[in-house]
Amino acid sequence: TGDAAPPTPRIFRSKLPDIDIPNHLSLHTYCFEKLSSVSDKSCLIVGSTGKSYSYGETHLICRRVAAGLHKMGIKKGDVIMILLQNCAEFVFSFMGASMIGVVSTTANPFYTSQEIYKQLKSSGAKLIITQSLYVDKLKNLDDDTKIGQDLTVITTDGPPPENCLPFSTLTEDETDPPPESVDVGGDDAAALPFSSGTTGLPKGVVLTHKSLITSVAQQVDGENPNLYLHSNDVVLCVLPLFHIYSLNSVLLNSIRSGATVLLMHKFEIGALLDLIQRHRVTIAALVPPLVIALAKNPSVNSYDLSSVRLVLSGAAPLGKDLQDSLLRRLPQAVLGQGYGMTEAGPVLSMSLGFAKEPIPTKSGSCGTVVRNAELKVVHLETRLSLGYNQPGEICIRGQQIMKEYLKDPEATSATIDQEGWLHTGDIGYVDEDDEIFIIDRLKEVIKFKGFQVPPAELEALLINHHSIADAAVVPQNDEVAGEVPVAFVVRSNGNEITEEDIKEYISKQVVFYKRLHKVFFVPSIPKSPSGKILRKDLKAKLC
Ligand code: 4UW
Repeated sequence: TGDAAPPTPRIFRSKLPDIDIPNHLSLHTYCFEKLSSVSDKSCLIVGSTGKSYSYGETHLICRRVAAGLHKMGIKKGDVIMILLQNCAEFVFSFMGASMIGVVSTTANPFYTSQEIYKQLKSSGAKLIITQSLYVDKLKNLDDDTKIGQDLTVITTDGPPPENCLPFSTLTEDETDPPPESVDVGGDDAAALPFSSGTTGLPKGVVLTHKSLITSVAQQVDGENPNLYLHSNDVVLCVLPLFHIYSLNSVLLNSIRSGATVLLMHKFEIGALLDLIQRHRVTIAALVPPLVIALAKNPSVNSYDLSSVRLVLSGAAPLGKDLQDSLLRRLPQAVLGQGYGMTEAGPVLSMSLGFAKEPIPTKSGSCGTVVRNAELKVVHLETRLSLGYNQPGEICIRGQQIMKEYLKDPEATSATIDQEGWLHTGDIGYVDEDDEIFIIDRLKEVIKFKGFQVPPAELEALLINHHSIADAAVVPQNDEVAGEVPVAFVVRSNGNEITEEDIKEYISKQVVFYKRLHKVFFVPSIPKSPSGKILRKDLKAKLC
């Protein structure tokens, strides 16, 4: 009759049973739930100074920051920007904000003024917590944003620059606990990282208390946690906390588990190895370029890294060869991957090799979908869900995914469909052991060492140049960074603009990892009839 019922979707689930997740709580209550049993234990260690904060101290300072923000008139639903390298104040600010229902938008302190400004405007943040070193970038953002008047700037180090306030302004009041009356949790936003998602410019990703609690619980809760962390673990926090990987899977997971977080403000191989040895690090959360460093750097052999029991990699593909060569260096460790996406809350899958009762996973796999979630793989054209070993677009559903893109219903509905499935823009398959393999990316984003480079952002800058008529930016494979951005440019009539001119023009406006590595001049940019850049055609030219 032609009315046959549509095929039942093939839905993949974790091998671990679902658990009860207390996602009605507020994020800070959930994370610090076991505070009384770990109160004297070390929560944070600042790698560069060795200074340590117990769980009791950390919780108290977070409460003071909450009270301090409240006193400054910052209220539930307001947004603050955390523009910091990894440091204890990052943690105090994020958790303190959560305590009064204030939302943290996290940004890369290496951003240019222009990049910071865009996120500031888009997020609506009125207060920035940063280091003195970065304050110059906040001057003259625009005529309406004057430090000390329209924008409160708090600095975490030394005497504050002109019109800025010291971090102690937030913490000095010892008598004033945060207003307990603030009712926070559930659908209230907690974090607002920015991501370009499957297309276009960076957008604010609204992660609620419910989504973050769900994501953390999916990883570290239950009798047999997918990622088993305990209070004797020391977790390396070298990946930047402004990115969701580190914020969620390093910081929040560790606090929930009562583990110690070892903060490193930047990556430097010697310091990293020294800190692993000195503090007997047990868990290393890495991205593939850091896996390369640990697998290949000759100095690794001079250190005792025998304490490391788990090595987690994610944010970009990790080759099998690399995985194997790191394992030869750390034979005692379990090495596996997680697969995350900011919008997905962020974790979609995690190696079951990290579970309390581990199930070994294959080299190259991104693990199995987390518990309390559903994953499907859909055919790129028919959109029908596929079975084992058939590649298609990966989709995820569960309470951990973002609520929405901030003030962007159109982009939200293009990403989360009416049945609640979030479309990742990643192409992969699930094998017969339920392990997920990512093989390609449908979406535009370029990943430089795991950092997002949104082509649309660079294309907008390029097209703004009077000597450029049209432009497209695509990824080129790179051994160290994974991918680097390269541009195809159409010069406007009669212009002689050079590759160097263009590279310099872009590098002045963007953070280092968005810089163009090559520029190819072309007579036109290939586009579909609807005007979409045919990125595949351009990528094919690079091979
Ligand atoms: N293999 C291949 C992977 C992988 C990958 C991500 O910047 P975003 O939005 O977000 C992230 C988050 C990563 C992450 C978070 C928490 C966690 O536990 C973990 O595992 C250790 C990883 O990267 O970029 C999202 C995009 O990055 C790619 C993929 O394209 C995804 O949509 N990606 N992980 N293991 N590619």
